[in-house]
Amino acid sequence: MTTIAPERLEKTLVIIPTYNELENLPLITGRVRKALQQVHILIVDDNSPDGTGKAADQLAAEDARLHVLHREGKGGLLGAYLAGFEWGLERDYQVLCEMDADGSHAPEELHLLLEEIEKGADLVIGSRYVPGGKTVNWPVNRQLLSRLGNVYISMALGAGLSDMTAGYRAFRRELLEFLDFDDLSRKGYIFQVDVANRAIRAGYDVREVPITFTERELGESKLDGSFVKDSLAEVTKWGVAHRRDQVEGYVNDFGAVGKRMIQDLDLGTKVGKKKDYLVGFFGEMRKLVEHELNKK
Ligand SMILES: Nc1nc2c(ncn2[C@@H]2O[C@H](COP(=O)(O)OP(=O)(O)OP(=O)(O)O)[C@@H](O)[C@H]2O)c(=O)[nH]1
Ligand SMILES: [Mg+2]
Repeated sequence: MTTIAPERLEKTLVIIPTYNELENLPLITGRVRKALQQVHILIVDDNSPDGTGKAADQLAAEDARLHVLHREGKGGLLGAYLAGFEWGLERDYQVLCEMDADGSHAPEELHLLLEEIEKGADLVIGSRYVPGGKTVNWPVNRQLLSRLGNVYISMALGAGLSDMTAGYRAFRRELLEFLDFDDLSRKGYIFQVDVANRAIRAGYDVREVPITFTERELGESKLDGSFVKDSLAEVTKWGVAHRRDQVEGYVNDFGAVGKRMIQDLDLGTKVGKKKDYLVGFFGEMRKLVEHELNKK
């Protein structure tokens, strides 16, 4: 249950990008509807070959608060969100949210994000890594990569957030109006970090609320492994640009933090065979940073 007034919820747009999410589409929209009846939903479909776009049109025919934006072809997650934001900003929506179609972002927790906006936040991030947040059904290597990636990002940028890569978000419209969409990083999924970092640097009120992130059960992931390296290289550049000396120091601590985290997470036994992978990760990070620091 939420304490947000129905007329405020009617000004809230939940943007759900889809690419081949035929099985997930009715599940996710049904859950949003059940959790928060008054919010509007925008499906942004990139001409999914499996017919998700058509199925979305059918849902829209029965639900006046469900809208569909069709794009020509697979244009990536950032492009889909930007198109969704533009669509929402052209209308009278006051709060615009990002939610994956695959069930990783629980609609039942959306009210937690929206309530924080009500309390004055400009951007609320559903975080896996603040106390109370968690991941369910994630393989250990994915957990490690995401956690270490976030520790690295937080050290490099000093933005004070625990989960800057998270994609479950609510934005007050003024923040989206401030952001220059053309200028955002297009490398991998790093635009999520870029957006949060820009918001913080510009003095906006950015908060995290704990969420439970559940790995997708149906359909296929569109994630491509190469994004990790590209993304972290980009973050390193931003960090070095702002705070060269700190980044140098922090990165030296990174290995120690990583070790401690593995203990905290009680992943010691599971990590056993993944040692090479971890060593590779730390090595990769160090190389990236050295490269950036030595550039000038
Ligand atoms: N419109 C559109 N949606 C996309 C595109 N790529 C991914 N999506 C959607 O964006 C959301 C997140 O994509 P996922 O494939 O789940 O990526 P992920 O959550 O980072 O990866 P997993 O953890 O493996 O699920 C899903 O709802 C996808 O259908 C795209 O190019 N266009
Ligand atoms: Mg997913």
